[in-house]
Amino acid sequence: MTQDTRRPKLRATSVLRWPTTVFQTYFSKRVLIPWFCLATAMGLTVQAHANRAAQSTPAGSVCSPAQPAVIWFDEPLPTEGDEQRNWEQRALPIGNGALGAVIYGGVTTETLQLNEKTLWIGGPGADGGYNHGNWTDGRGPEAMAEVQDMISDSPTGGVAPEVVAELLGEEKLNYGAYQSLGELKLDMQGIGQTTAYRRALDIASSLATTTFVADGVTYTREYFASAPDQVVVVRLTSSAPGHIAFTARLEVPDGRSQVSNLAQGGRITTSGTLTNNGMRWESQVQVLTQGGTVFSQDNGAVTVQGADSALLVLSAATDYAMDYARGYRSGIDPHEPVTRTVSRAAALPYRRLLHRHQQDYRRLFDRVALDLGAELPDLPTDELLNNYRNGIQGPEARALEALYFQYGRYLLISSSRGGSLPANLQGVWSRLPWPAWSADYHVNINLQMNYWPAETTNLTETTAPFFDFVDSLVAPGSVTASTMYGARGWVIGNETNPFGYTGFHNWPTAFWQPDAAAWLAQHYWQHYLFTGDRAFLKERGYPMLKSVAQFWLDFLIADPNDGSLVVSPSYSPEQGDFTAGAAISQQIVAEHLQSTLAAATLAGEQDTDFLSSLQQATEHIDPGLRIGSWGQLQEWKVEQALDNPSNEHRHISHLYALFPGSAISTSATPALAEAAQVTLQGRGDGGTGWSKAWKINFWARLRDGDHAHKMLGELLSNSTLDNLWDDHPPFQIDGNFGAVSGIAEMLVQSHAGHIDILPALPGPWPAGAVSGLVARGGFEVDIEWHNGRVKTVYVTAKHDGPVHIRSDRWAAESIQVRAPKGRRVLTKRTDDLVRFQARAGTRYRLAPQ
Ligand code: FUC
Repeated sequence: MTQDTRRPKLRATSVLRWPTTVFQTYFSKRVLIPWFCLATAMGLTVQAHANRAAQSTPAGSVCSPAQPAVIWFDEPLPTEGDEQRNWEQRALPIGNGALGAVIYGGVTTETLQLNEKTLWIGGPGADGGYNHGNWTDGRGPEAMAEVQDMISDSPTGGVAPEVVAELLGEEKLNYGAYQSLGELKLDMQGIGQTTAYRRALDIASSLATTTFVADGVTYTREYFASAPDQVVVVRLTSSAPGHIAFTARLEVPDGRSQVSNLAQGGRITTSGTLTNNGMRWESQVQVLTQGGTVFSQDNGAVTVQGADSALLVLSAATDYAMDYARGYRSGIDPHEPVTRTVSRAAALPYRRLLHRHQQDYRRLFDRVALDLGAELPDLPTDELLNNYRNGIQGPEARALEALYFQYGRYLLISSSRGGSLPANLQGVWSRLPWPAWSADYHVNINLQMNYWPAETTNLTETTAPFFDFVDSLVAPGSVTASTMYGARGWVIGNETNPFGYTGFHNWPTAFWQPDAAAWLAQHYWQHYLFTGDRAFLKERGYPMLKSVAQFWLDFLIADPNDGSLVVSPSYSPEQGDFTAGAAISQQIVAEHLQSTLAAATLAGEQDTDFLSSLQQATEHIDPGLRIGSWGQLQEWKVEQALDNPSNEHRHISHLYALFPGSAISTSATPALAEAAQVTLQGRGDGGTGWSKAWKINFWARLRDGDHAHKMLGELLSNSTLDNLWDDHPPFQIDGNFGAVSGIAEMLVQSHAGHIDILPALPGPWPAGAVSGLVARGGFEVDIEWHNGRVKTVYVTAKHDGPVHIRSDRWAAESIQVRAPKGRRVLTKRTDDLVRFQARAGTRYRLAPQ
């Protein structure tokens, strides 16, 4: 890492002053407001985002983002045997958020399996009707009250899930499922026996390639999905002229109506509706060549002969709209927008398209670099992973771990960009008519986990579709709240689809999660804490927090046993009975009320009635933090028989307060942290992919780097597919994202009121470097370490404000802080904290003297 402390190109645009009254309100409310809120509120908003990685890690440094980062196979995606398993094991995915494609790399028949993120069956227009999961049989809030009474009258304090599902649940009606758009097939001509085959995805440059040699000619195919141009691009070249010959066609799956497939002027236009719900969809592929001839055929195919190279530019869209009021349809025929998009992109030369794509991608990806001290060997990824599974440690294992981290960031950038839906259970990549769990938006952990790494790993822009989506749930969720719960605000169940499914179905152990809305709303608060974006907080964050808080102000009840406010019915995902006050519900809602109170002050809330109810509820809510009979963190308020040490279920929801929440920390609540550890030990190191990923984060928060690393090893060895996709099974992307978050938490934490450097560094990572991680308060952090000790830390402040920073891996008294040009910065030390005042846009260097 560099010694350079040049000022990054950050531009301050407005100064927000903190009125004294706000200070007073903050501290008089007994609300836990971390110090970084103060920094943020007093600081500057910063418009331009410096490319931090590029600035902090010049060429030749140990932490260069230009490290090779390639996932590759020495064969095409197999088409024999279990097609679905082959697909999920061997896919090389590209995507731009809205569009996704999986590259097969077939030599004689190339296939790109395609997705458009909004293409869903179900919802309004579906045969048989749609009810958003709301009751339509006359039941109302009294049904909810009946269950609350049953729970309070129950001698055990619990009511079986089956009984509750019978009273509150109902059959799913046209919930729907995510659909594949189809397959672009290129039937190649004139390619004989091949050698030197390689199908690769370079995640540093976001470019997939297939290369091979046939009859002395080298064939190269390149593929990428561009966000700025909203297209998937394929280019075919060969080392000798005139060798590119193929027929391109688009195959669409069953379940389509009014399908039209036309080829004209080298453009294949395929359109129709989904039979199930009438959703209109269209895709267009423009085929362009250098040299040779192009024939548009009557059957909708395009044939190329004798070309030197060919370029295919594809886009697709539907008439879906993320809008309850408009019945989730835009009313716009996708033909016009798709035509425009493809024509615009096809008018650009290949190099320009590639440049625009890579510039856009690298602006995000290059912000973070991770070096665990090893170069990636040039081994096919399945071999690399197999070696890891077989316990081969050392440099190649470190390189794989670093690759896996960056791959998760690649997947997030590729599956979550503004203007479409958020990343679903499979990101944007899915090929079955009925993917597992519909490839939907589960909100009892999964959707939230998808976005855990977004702020910490400097990809805040990827949250745009998440916030758009959650905003869009307010309208249907308010109907559910009023008609089923008799409450203001909005609410959601256990999972949702793109059509505002905010009510219930009747699967006893997975239909109830009203606290999920509060969990989703926490992301708005956290976005503010990480970015300091006051406008966001005021315009979107606070209204969201308030709406959910209103729900809880109406729906929380007083526990007859101790008078505290509890959620009832309350359910710990897939465990035990419905009770009052399960730990997960209490922890989420308590944290939510606190955040809302803090945000209310920042947003200048004037409604004094609301403020005082919020204040009261914050003071009286049961926080859901109890130590149980075997030293564990109790899962239920009523300690049920199921809260036992041998339960190894994947859900560990009662540790929400440890991660992603922050009510439990080793520094502020050591006894609870110990109880959380007992719980974790009880649940064991097994589970599905996402469960293992969550455990990385838990152990990191417990500052046990070796155990966090062990969980990363479990995830990679036993729950990771050959292409490094997370395996639930089946493929489910949340584990990829959860692990990225976990690795970031091992290196930097900022939830406990200070920046913690290398809080959970594992033994196998004695030396390394990371740059561009983000800490709450708007700080970017670069670290270089050797022999398990901090060598240098750089902190770049986006706002004026205090920096409180610590590490177990330095001697605090020896740390010297320098601003640019080597200027010494005045520091204060309290215990092991180093404190100094940072100025927006300045990069500080911290190192032992
Ligand atoms: C929850 C989990 C499952 C899976 C599904 C999508 O119900 O229990 O493991 O992640 O969501």
